[in-house]
Amino acid sequence: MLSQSDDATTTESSPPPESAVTVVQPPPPPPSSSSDDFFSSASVSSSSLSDENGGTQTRPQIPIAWPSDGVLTLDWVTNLMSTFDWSSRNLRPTELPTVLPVEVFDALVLTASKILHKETNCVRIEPDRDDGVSVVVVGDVHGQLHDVLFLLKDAGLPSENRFFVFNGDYVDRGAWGLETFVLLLAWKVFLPQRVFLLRGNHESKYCTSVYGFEKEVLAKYGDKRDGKHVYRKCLGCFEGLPLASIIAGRVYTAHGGIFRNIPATPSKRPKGKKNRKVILNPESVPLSLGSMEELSKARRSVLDPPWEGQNLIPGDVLWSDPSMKPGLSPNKERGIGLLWGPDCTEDFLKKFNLKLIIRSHEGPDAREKRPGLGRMDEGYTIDHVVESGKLITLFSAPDYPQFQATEERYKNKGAYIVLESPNFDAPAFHSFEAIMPRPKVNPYYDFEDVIDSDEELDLSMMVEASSMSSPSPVVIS
Ligand SMILES: [Mn+2]
Repeated sequence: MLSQSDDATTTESSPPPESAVTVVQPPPPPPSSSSDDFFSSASVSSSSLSDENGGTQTRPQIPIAWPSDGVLTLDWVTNLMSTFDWSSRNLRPTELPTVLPVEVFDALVLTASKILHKETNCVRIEPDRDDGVSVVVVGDVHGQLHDVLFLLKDAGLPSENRFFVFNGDYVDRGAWGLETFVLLLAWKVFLPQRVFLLRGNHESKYCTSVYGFEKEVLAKYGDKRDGKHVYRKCLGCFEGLPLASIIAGRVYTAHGGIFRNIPATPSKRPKGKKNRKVILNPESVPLSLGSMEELSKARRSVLDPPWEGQNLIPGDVLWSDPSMKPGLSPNKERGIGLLWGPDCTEDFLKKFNLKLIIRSHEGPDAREKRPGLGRMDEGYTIDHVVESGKLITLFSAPDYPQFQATEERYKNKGAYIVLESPNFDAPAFHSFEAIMPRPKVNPYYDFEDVIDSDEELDLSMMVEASSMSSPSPVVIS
Protein backbone atom coordinates (compact mmCIF):
# COMPACT_ATOMS: atom_id res chain seq x y z
CA MET A 1 0.00 0.00 0.00
CA LEU A 2 1.22 3.45 -0.83
CA SER A 3 1.88 5.86 1.94
CA GLN A 4 1.50 9.60 2.08
CA SER A 5 5.12 10.40 2.79
CA ASP A 6 6.96 8.68 -0.01
CA ASP A 7 5.32 10.24 -3.02
CA ALA A 8 7.01 12.41 -5.61
CA THR A 9 10.36 12.45 -3.85
CA THR A 10 11.51 9.25 -5.57
CA THR A 11 10.10 10.11 -8.96
CA GLU A 12 12.86 10.20 -11.56
CA SER A 13 10.83 11.58 -14.42
CA SER A 14 7.52 13.22 -13.71
CA PRO A 15 4.81 13.33 -16.32
CA PRO A 16 4.56 16.55 -18.32
CA PRO A 17 2.33 19.14 -16.67
CA GLU A 18 -1.12 19.21 -18.15
CA SER A 19 -2.03 22.37 -19.97
CA ALA A 20 -4.69 24.63 -18.58
CA VAL A 21 -7.02 24.02 -21.50
CA THR A 22 -9.06 20.97 -22.31
CA VAL A 23 -6.35 19.29 -24.36
CA VAL A 24 -5.21 16.18 -22.59
CA GLN A 25 -1.82 14.77 -23.40
CA PRO A 26 -1.16 11.08 -23.70
CA PRO A 27 0.60 9.53 -20.74
CA PRO A 28 4.40 9.57 -20.82
CA PRO A 29 6.26 6.49 -22.02
CA PRO A 30 6.59 3.90 -19.28
CA PRO A 31 9.53 4.94 -17.06
CA SER A 32 11.17 2.61 -14.65
CA SER A 33 10.96 3.77 -11.05
CA SER A 34 8.44 2.15 -8.75
CA SER A 35 6.04 5.06 -8.54
CA ASP A 36 6.09 5.30 -12.32
CA ASP A 37 5.16 1.66 -12.74
CA PHE A 38 1.99 2.79 -11.17
CA PHE A 39 1.41 5.30 -13.95
CA SER A 40 2.23 3.00 -16.80
CA SER A 41 0.05 0.17 -15.61
CA ALA A 42 -2.72 2.69 -14.98
CA SER A 43 -2.51 3.91 -18.55
CA VAL A 44 -2.55 0.38 -19.95
CA SER A 45 -5.56 -0.54 -17.88
CA SER A 46 -7.43 2.62 -18.69
CA SER A 47 -7.07 1.91 -22.42
CA SER A 48 -9.43 -0.99 -21.97
CA LEU A 49 -12.10 1.34 -20.62
CA SER A 50 -14.95 2.48 -22.76
CA ASP A 51 -14.12 3.95 -26.13
CA GLU A 52 -16.24 6.37 -28.11
CA ASN A 53 -17.94 3.57 -29.99
CA GLY A 54 -19.78 2.00 -27.14
CA GLY A 55 -17.51 0.77 -24.46
CA THR A 56 -15.70 -2.36 -23.48
CA GLN A 57 -16.60 -5.19 -25.81
CA THR A 58 -14.96 -8.23 -24.31
CA ARG A 59 -16.78 -10.11 -21.61
CA PRO A 60 -14.95 -9.67 -18.31
CA GLN A 61 -14.58 -12.43 -15.79
CA ILE A 62 -17.57 -12.31 -13.49
CA PRO A 63 -18.46 -12.33 -10.70
CA ILE A 64 -15.89 -10.00 -9.25
CA ALA A 65 -14.11 -11.63 -6.30
CA TRP A 66 -12.83 -9.93 -3.16
CA PRO A 67 -9.03 -10.39 -3.01
CA SER A 68 -8.08 -13.24 -0.70
CA ASP A 69 -5.68 -11.01 1.26
CA GLY A 70 -8.26 -8.22 1.40
CA VAL A 71 -5.85 -5.77 -0.25
CA LEU A 72 -7.09 -3.93 -3.32
CA THR A 73 -4.69 -3.37 -6.21
CA LEU A 74 -4.71 -1.01 -9.16
CA ASP A 75 -5.67 -3.94 -11.38
CA TRP A 76 -8.61 -4.80 -9.15
CA VAL A 77 -9.95 -1.25 -9.26
CA THR A 78 -9.48 -0.73 -13.01
CA ASN A 79 -11.05 -4.13 -13.62
CA LEU A 80 -14.03 -3.05 -11.54
CA MET A 81 -14.36 0.05 -13.72
CA SER A 82 -14.28 -1.83 -17.03
CA THR A 83 -16.57 -4.55 -15.67
CA PHE A 84 -19.20 -2.01 -14.63
CA ASP A 85 -18.84 -0.34 -18.02
CA TRP A 86 -19.44 -3.71 -19.69
CA SER A 87 -22.31 -4.80 -17.42
CA SER A 88 -24.11 -1.45 -17.82
CA ARG A 89 -24.07 -2.01 -21.58
CA ASN A 90 -24.65 -5.76 -21.78
CA LEU A 91 -26.66 -6.91 -18.78
CA ARG A 92 -30.01 -5.99 -17.35
CA PRO A 93 -29.89 -3.96 -14.12
CA THR A 94 -31.34 -6.96 -12.26
CA GLU A 95 -28.23 -8.94 -13.22
CA LEU A 96 -25.83 -6.70 -11.28
CA PRO A 97 -25.57 -9.25 -8.42
CA THR A 98 -24.03 -11.70 -10.91
CA VAL A 99 -21.27 -9.12 -11.40
CA LEU A 100 -20.94 -7.75 -7.89
CA PRO A 101 -22.14 -10.31 -5.35
CA VAL A 102 -23.54 -8.94 -2.11
CA GLU A 103 -20.59 -10.40 -0.17
CA VAL A 104 -18.11 -8.43 -2.30
CA PHE A 105 -20.18 -5.29 -1.94
CA ASP A 106 -20.23 -5.88 1.84
CA ALA A 107 -16.49 -6.31 2.09
CA LEU A 108 -15.84 -3.15 0.10
CA VAL A 109 -18.37 -1.00 1.95
CA LEU A 110 -17.20 -2.23 5.33
CA THR A 111 -13.57 -1.46 4.50
CA ALA A 112 -14.45 1.95 3.05
CA SER A 113 -16.79 2.88 5.90
CA LYS A 114 -14.08 2.21 8.47
CA ILE A 115 -11.72 4.59 6.66
CA LEU A 116 -14.35 7.27 6.04
CA HIS A 117 -15.75 7.37 9.56
CA LYS A 118 -12.25 8.05 10.90
CA GLU A 119 -11.74 11.10 8.73
CA THR A 120 -12.32 14.55 10.17
CA ASN A 121 -15.29 16.67 9.10
CA CYS A 122 -12.98 18.89 7.10
CA VAL A 123 -10.12 16.81 5.70
CA ARG A 124 -6.79 18.57 5.41
CA ILE A 125 -5.07 17.55 2.20
CA GLU A 126 -1.39 18.42 2.13
CA PRO A 127 0.10 17.32 -1.19
CA ASP A 128 3.85 17.43 -1.72
CA ARG A 129 4.84 20.65 -3.42
CA ASP A 130 7.14 18.89 -5.88
CA ASP A 131 6.74 19.20 -9.64
CA GLY A 132 4.08 17.02 -11.19
CA VAL A 133 1.88 16.76 -8.12
CA SER A 134 -1.72 17.73 -8.77
CA VAL A 135 -5.14 17.66 -7.17
CA VAL A 136 -8.19 16.99 -9.34
CA VAL A 137 -11.47 18.37 -7.98
CA VAL A 138 -14.76 16.87 -9.20
CA GLY A 139 -18.32 18.17 -8.77
CA ASP A 140 -21.71 16.41 -8.89
CA VAL A 141 -21.73 13.20 -10.95
CA HIS A 142 -25.25 11.88 -10.15
CA GLY A 143 -24.95 8.27 -11.21
CA GLN A 144 -23.67 9.05 -14.71
CA LEU A 145 -21.22 6.16 -14.68
CA HIS A 146 -19.89 6.52 -18.22
CA ASP A 147 -19.09 10.17 -17.72
CA VAL A 148 -17.25 9.36 -14.48
CA LEU A 149 -15.23 6.68 -16.28
CA PHE A 150 -14.38 9.20 -18.98
CA LEU A 151 -13.41 11.82 -16.41
CA LEU A 152 -11.05 9.41 -14.65
CA LYS A 153 -9.43 8.51 -17.94
CA ASP A 154 -9.26 12.12 -19.13
CA ALA A 155 -7.82 13.55 -15.92
CA GLY A 156 -5.60 10.51 -15.35
CA LEU A 157 -6.32 7.95 -12.68
CA PRO A 158 -5.68 8.68 -9.01
CA SER A 159 -2.06 7.91 -8.13
CA GLU A 160 0.75 8.84 -5.77
CA ASN A 161 1.06 12.19 -7.53
CA ARG A 162 -2.54 12.76 -8.49
CA PHE A 163 -4.97 13.44 -5.68
CA PHE A 164 -8.73 13.49 -6.21
CA VAL A 165 -11.33 15.36 -4.23
CA PHE A 166 -14.95 14.54 -5.08
CA ASN A 167 -17.46 17.13 -3.93
CA GLY A 168 -20.42 14.78 -3.42
CA ASP A 169 -23.72 13.93 -5.15
CA TYR A 170 -22.60 10.55 -6.45
CA VAL A 171 -26.10 9.09 -6.63
CA ASP A 172 -29.70 9.97 -7.66
CA ARG A 173 -31.09 11.12 -11.00
CA GLY A 174 -28.71 9.03 -13.11
CA ALA A 175 -29.25 5.29 -13.60
CA TRP A 176 -25.91 3.98 -12.31
CA GLY A 177 -25.58 5.59 -8.90
CA LEU A 178 -24.72 2.31 -7.24
CA GLU A 179 -21.94 1.38 -9.66
CA THR A 180 -20.61 4.95 -9.49
CA PHE A 181 -20.55 5.03 -5.71
CA VAL A 182 -19.04 1.54 -5.45
CA LEU A 183 -16.20 2.33 -7.82
CA LEU A 184 -15.40 5.55 -5.98
CA LEU A 185 -15.33 3.57 -2.73
CA ALA A 186 -12.91 1.15 -4.38
CA TRP A 187 -10.59 4.04 -5.22
CA LYS A 188 -10.91 5.30 -1.66
CA VAL A 189 -9.95 1.91 -0.25
CA PHE A 190 -7.06 1.51 -2.69
CA LEU A 191 -5.63 5.01 -2.18
CA PRO A 192 -7.10 6.36 1.08
CA GLN A 193 -4.59 9.20 1.29
CA ARG A 194 -5.04 10.26 -2.34
CA VAL A 195 -8.78 9.98 -2.96
CA PHE A 196 -11.23 11.99 -0.86
CA LEU A 197 -14.96 11.55 -1.06
CA LEU A 198 -16.99 14.36 0.47
CA ARG A 199 -20.68 14.17 1.20
CA GLY A 200 -23.31 15.79 -1.03
CA ASN A 201 -26.89 16.57 -0.08
CA HIS A 202 -27.98 13.55 -2.13
CA GLU A 203 -26.00 11.22 0.11
CA SER A 204 -28.96 11.19 2.48
CA LYS A 205 -32.02 9.12 3.19
CA TYR A 206 -34.39 11.85 2.14
CA CYS A 207 -32.88 12.57 -1.28
CA THR A 208 -32.22 8.95 -2.20
CA SER A 209 -35.82 8.03 -1.39
CA VAL A 210 -37.12 10.71 -3.75
CA TYR A 211 -34.63 10.93 -6.60
CA GLY A 212 -34.07 7.35 -7.53
CA PHE A 213 -31.15 5.78 -5.69
CA GLU A 214 -33.21 3.71 -3.27
CA LYS A 215 -35.37 2.35 -6.09
CA GLU A 216 -32.27 1.75 -8.20
CA VAL A 217 -30.69 -0.40 -5.49
CA LEU A 218 -33.91 -2.33 -4.90
CA ALA A 219 -34.30 -2.87 -8.65
CA LYS A 220 -30.76 -4.20 -8.93
CA TYR A 221 -30.54 -6.32 -5.77
CA GLY A 222 -34.22 -7.11 -5.31
CA ASP A 223 -36.72 -5.47 -3.00
CA LYS A 224 -36.44 -8.23 -0.42
CA ARG A 225 -33.49 -8.89 1.85
CA ASP A 226 -30.47 -8.15 -0.35
CA GLY A 227 -31.72 -4.90 -1.86
CA LYS A 228 -32.72 -3.47 1.49
CA HIS A 229 -29.43 -4.57 2.98
CA VAL A 230 -27.38 -2.94 0.20
CA TYR A 231 -29.36 0.29 0.45
CA ARG A 232 -28.94 0.37 4.24
CA LYS A 233 -25.20 -0.19 3.94
CA CYS A 234 -24.95 2.67 1.48
CA LEU A 235 -26.80 4.98 3.87
CA GLY A 236 -24.42 3.97 6.65
CA CYS A 237 -21.51 4.81 4.41
CA PHE A 238 -23.04 8.18 3.45
CA GLU A 239 -23.12 9.08 7.14
CA GLY A 240 -19.38 8.58 7.32
CA LEU A 241 -18.48 10.85 4.42
CA PRO A 242 -16.59 13.96 5.49
CA LEU A 243 -18.16 17.35 4.81
CA ALA A 244 -15.39 19.49 3.40
CA SER A 245 -11.72 19.64 2.50
CA ILE A 246 -8.92 22.16 2.62
CA ILE A 247 -6.29 21.61 -0.05
CA ALA A 248 -2.74 22.83 0.59
CA GLY A 249 -4.13 25.31 3.11
CA ARG A 250 -5.42 27.43 0.20
CA VAL A 251 -8.56 25.88 -1.25
CA TYR A 252 -11.78 25.06 0.59
CA THR A 253 -14.09 22.56 -1.10
CA ALA A 254 -17.55 21.41 -0.06
CA HIS A 255 -20.73 20.38 -1.84
CA GLY A 256 -22.90 23.38 -0.94
CA GLY A 257 -20.55 25.86 0.62
CA ILE A 258 -19.97 27.85 3.76
CA PHE A 259 -21.66 27.55 7.13
CA ARG A 260 -22.96 29.58 10.02
CA ASN A 261 -21.75 30.24 13.50
CA ILE A 262 -23.80 28.35 16.07
CA PRO A 263 -24.40 30.63 19.05
CA ALA A 264 -23.50 29.00 22.34
CA THR A 265 -26.38 27.52 24.26
CA PRO A 266 -27.10 29.38 27.49
CA SER A 267 -25.36 27.49 30.28
CA LYS A 268 -27.96 28.27 32.92
CA ARG A 269 -30.79 25.83 32.99
CA PRO A 270 -33.74 25.79 35.33
CA LYS A 271 -33.14 23.54 38.29
CA GLY A 272 -34.67 20.12 38.09
CA LYS A 273 -35.24 20.37 34.38
CA LYS A 274 -31.96 18.92 33.24
CA ASN A 275 -33.36 17.27 30.19
CA ARG A 276 -35.21 20.27 28.93
CA LYS A 277 -33.80 21.29 25.59
CA VAL A 278 -32.74 24.86 25.10
CA ILE A 279 -34.32 25.88 21.84
CA LEU A 280 -32.95 28.90 20.11
CA ASN A 281 -35.07 30.56 17.54
CA PRO A 282 -32.73 30.90 14.57
CA GLU A 283 -34.73 33.90 13.35
CA SER A 284 -33.84 35.81 16.49
CA VAL A 285 -30.08 35.42 16.14
CA PRO A 286 -28.31 37.34 13.36
CA LEU A 287 -26.46 34.96 11.07
CA SER A 288 -22.68 35.06 11.01
CA LEU A 289 -19.90 32.91 9.58
CA GLY A 290 -18.86 29.83 11.51
CA SER A 291 -15.32 28.89 12.45
CA MET A 292 -13.26 25.89 11.39
CA GLU A 293 -13.44 24.71 14.98
CA GLU A 294 -17.22 24.67 14.79
CA LEU A 295 -17.05 22.78 11.51
CA SER A 296 -14.75 20.21 13.08
CA LYS A 297 -17.13 19.71 16.00
CA ALA A 298 -20.36 19.32 14.01
CA ARG A 299 -22.06 15.93 14.24
CA ARG A 300 -22.02 14.71 10.67
CA SER A 301 -23.26 11.14 11.08
CA VAL A 302 -26.91 11.87 10.54
CA LEU A 303 -29.00 10.25 7.82
CA ASP A 304 -30.45 13.64 6.95
CA PRO A 305 -28.79 16.87 8.06
CA PRO A 306 -31.28 18.73 10.26
CA TRP A 307 -32.64 22.12 9.20
CA GLU A 308 -33.49 23.16 12.75
CA GLY A 309 -31.98 22.75 16.20
CA GLN A 310 -28.30 23.02 17.09
CA ASN A 311 -26.63 20.78 14.51
CA LEU A 312 -27.06 23.09 11.52
CA ILE A 313 -23.55 23.07 10.11
CA PRO A 314 -23.82 19.83 8.10
CA GLY A 315 -26.99 21.14 6.44
CA ASP A 316 -25.30 24.43 5.63
CA VAL A 317 -22.20 22.81 4.14
CA LEU A 318 -24.28 20.41 2.01
CA TRP A 319 -27.19 22.61 0.93
CA SER A 320 -26.12 26.28 0.76
CA ASP A 321 -25.88 28.38 -2.40
CA PRO A 322 -24.07 31.59 -3.30
CA SER A 323 -25.98 34.69 -4.22
CA MET A 324 -25.06 38.02 -5.78
CA LYS A 325 -26.86 39.80 -2.96
CA PRO A 326 -24.59 40.66 -0.03
CA GLY A 327 -25.08 39.04 3.33
CA LEU A 328 -25.90 35.72 4.89
CA SER A 329 -29.53 34.62 4.89
CA PRO A 330 -31.63 31.47 5.22
CA ASN A 331 -31.91 29.60 1.91
CA LYS A 332 -35.66 29.87 1.57
CA GLU A 333 -35.74 28.30 -1.89
CA ARG A 334 -34.24 25.11 -0.54
CA GLY A 335 -35.72 25.23 2.95
CA ILE A 336 -32.32 24.36 4.43
CA GLY A 337 -28.86 25.88 4.33
CA LEU A 338 -27.84 29.45 3.59
CA LEU A 339 -27.52 31.95 0.81
CA TRP A 340 -24.33 33.96 0.94
CA GLY A 341 -23.12 37.02 -0.93
CA PRO A 342 -19.72 38.08 -2.29
CA ASP A 343 -18.98 39.89 0.97
CA CYS A 344 -19.27 36.58 2.84
CA THR A 345 -16.97 34.88 0.32
CA GLU A 346 -14.41 37.62 1.03
CA ASP A 347 -14.86 37.30 4.81
CA PHE A 348 -14.53 33.52 4.64
CA LEU A 349 -11.41 33.55 2.44
CA LYS A 350 -9.77 36.26 4.53
CA LYS A 351 -10.65 34.76 7.89
CA PHE A 352 -9.12 31.40 6.99
CA ASN A 353 -6.33 32.66 4.74
CA LEU A 354 -7.71 30.91 1.65
CA LYS A 355 -7.67 31.74 -2.06
CA LEU A 356 -10.51 29.67 -3.42
CA ILE A 357 -13.83 28.12 -2.57
CA ILE A 358 -14.79 25.29 -4.91
CA ARG A 359 -18.36 24.14 -4.36
CA SER A 360 -20.83 22.21 -6.53
CA HIS A 361 -24.54 21.51 -6.00
CA GLU A 362 -26.05 23.56 -8.85
CA GLY A 363 -26.56 22.07 -12.29
CA PRO A 364 -27.91 23.69 -15.45
CA ASP A 365 -31.50 23.24 -14.27
CA ALA A 366 -30.85 25.05 -11.01
CA ARG A 367 -28.91 27.82 -12.72
CA GLU A 368 -31.67 28.48 -15.20
CA LYS A 369 -33.58 30.01 -12.30
CA ARG A 370 -30.79 32.01 -10.68
CA PRO A 371 -30.60 35.39 -12.36
CA GLY A 372 -27.25 37.06 -11.81
CA LEU A 373 -25.38 33.77 -11.65
CA GLY A 374 -23.77 32.05 -14.63
CA ARG A 375 -25.28 29.17 -16.58
CA MET A 376 -23.71 25.75 -16.25
CA ASP A 377 -22.99 25.23 -19.98
CA GLU A 378 -19.27 24.61 -19.46
CA GLY A 379 -19.59 22.67 -16.21
CA TYR A 380 -18.32 25.49 -14.03
CA THR A 381 -18.95 29.11 -13.17
CA ILE A 382 -16.91 31.74 -11.38
CA ASP A 383 -19.50 33.25 -9.10
CA HIS A 384 -17.65 35.70 -6.88
CA VAL A 385 -14.39 37.49 -7.60
CA VAL A 386 -13.29 39.29 -4.46
CA GLU A 387 -10.10 40.79 -3.07
CA SER A 388 -8.87 37.61 -1.42
CA GLY A 389 -9.82 35.20 -4.19
CA LYS A 390 -12.69 33.50 -5.96
CA LEU A 391 -15.75 31.35 -5.50
CA ILE A 392 -16.27 28.65 -8.13
CA THR A 393 -19.20 26.32 -8.75
CA LEU A 394 -18.12 23.02 -10.32
CA PHE A 395 -20.53 20.51 -11.86
CA SER A 396 -19.24 17.28 -13.39
CA ALA A 397 -22.36 15.66 -14.83
CA PRO A 398 -22.58 16.52 -18.55
CA ASP A 399 -25.94 16.41 -20.36
CA TYR A 400 -27.69 16.54 -17.01
CA PRO A 401 -30.15 15.37 -15.82
CA GLN A 402 -29.96 12.00 -17.51
CA PHE A 403 -33.75 11.71 -17.71
CA GLN A 404 -35.77 14.68 -18.85
CA ALA A 405 -39.38 15.09 -19.77
CA THR A 406 -38.77 17.26 -22.82
CA GLU A 407 -36.75 16.81 -26.00
CA GLU A 408 -34.99 20.08 -25.33
CA ARG A 409 -32.01 19.31 -23.13
CA TYR A 410 -29.51 21.59 -21.42
CA LYS A 411 -26.64 19.91 -23.31
CA ASN A 412 -24.29 21.19 -20.62
CA LYS A 413 -20.69 20.07 -20.47
CA GLY A 414 -19.27 18.70 -17.25
CA ALA A 415 -15.99 19.95 -15.84
CA TYR A 416 -13.26 19.09 -13.43
CA ILE A 417 -10.56 21.33 -11.97
CA VAL A 418 -6.85 20.59 -11.77
CA LEU A 419 -4.79 22.31 -9.09
CA GLU A 420 -1.04 22.06 -9.61
CA SER A 421 1.93 22.21 -7.30
CA PRO A 422 3.47 24.17 -5.73
CA ASN A 423 0.57 26.40 -4.63
CA PHE A 424 -2.52 24.50 -5.77
CA ASP A 425 -4.50 27.74 -5.92
CA ALA A 426 -4.71 28.47 -9.68
CA PRO A 427 -7.57 26.37 -11.06
CA ALA A 428 -7.23 24.86 -14.56
CA PHE A 429 -10.69 24.06 -15.91
CA HIS A 430 -11.26 20.97 -18.05
CA SER A 431 -14.69 20.77 -19.68
CA PHE A 432 -15.95 17.61 -21.32
CA GLU A 433 -18.98 16.35 -23.21
CA ALA A 434 -21.21 13.48 -22.21
CA ILE A 435 -20.41 9.96 -23.38
CA MET A 436 -23.10 9.15 -25.95
CA PRO A 437 -25.15 7.19 -26.57
CA ARG A 438 -25.88 6.11 -23.04
CA PRO A 439 -27.11 2.54 -22.65
CA LYS A 440 -30.89 2.41 -22.76
CA VAL A 441 -32.33 2.10 -19.30
CA ASN A 442 -35.45 3.10 -17.43
CA PRO A 443 -35.27 5.83 -14.80
CA TYR A 444 -35.77 4.98 -11.16
CA TYR A 445 -37.87 7.98 -10.26
CA ASP A 446 -40.83 9.74 -11.73
CA PHE A 447 -38.85 12.36 -13.60
CA GLU A 448 -41.81 13.62 -15.64
CA ASP A 449 -43.68 14.69 -12.54
CA VAL A 450 -40.71 16.17 -10.84
CA ILE A 451 -40.55 19.94 -10.69
CA ASP A 452 -37.21 21.51 -11.40
CA SER A 453 -34.58 22.41 -8.86
CA ASP A 454 -34.84 25.14 -6.31
CA GLU A 455 -38.32 24.27 -5.28
CA GLU A 456 -38.80 24.52 -1.59
CA LEU A 457 -37.63 21.46 0.25
CA ASP A 458 -40.60 19.62 1.66
CA LEU A 459 -39.54 19.26 5.25
CA SER A 460 -42.44 17.07 6.28
CA MET A 461 -41.41 14.70 3.52
CA MET A 462 -37.88 14.65 4.81
CA VAL A 463 -39.19 13.45 8.13
CA GLU A 464 -41.29 10.81 6.45
CA ALA A 465 -38.64 9.81 3.95
CA SER A 466 -38.20 6.44 5.56
CA SER A 467 -41.79 5.42 5.07
CA MET A 468 -42.10 6.70 1.52
CA SER A 469 -42.94 4.23 -1.15
CA SER A 470 -43.40 6.38 -4.22
CA PRO A 471 -41.43 9.28 -5.65
CA SER A 472 -42.86 12.67 -5.07
CA PRO A 473 -42.75 15.92 -7.02
CA VAL A 474 -40.05 17.79 -5.17
CA VAL A 475 -36.66 18.32 -6.70
CA ILE A 476 -33.46 19.65 -5.37
CA SER A 477 -30.40 19.61 -7.52
MN1 LIG B 1 -26.51 18.87 -4.63
